[in-house]
Amino acid sequence: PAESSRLVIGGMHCASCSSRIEKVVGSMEGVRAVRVNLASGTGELELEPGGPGLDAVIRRIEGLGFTASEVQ
Ligand code: 9UX
Repeated sequence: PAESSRLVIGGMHCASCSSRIEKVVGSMEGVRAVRVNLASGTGELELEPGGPGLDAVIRRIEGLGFTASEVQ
């Protein structure tokens, strides 16, 4: 089954930020779903088994200039 994770994402200031993260992360192979909430500064991820892994997704978001960390 897909693995679900919740993230706290910092540095989003407008809807273009959240949609950019959704577009970039959503285009990563092995990402089944991504939803980013600008207002709450959070994101939900569903990753395929054998996919990029949470760390790779976090690094990708950080590469866009945001902060990201998993919420347990
Ligand atoms: Mo909006 Mo976000 O003008 O990096 S795109 S603040």
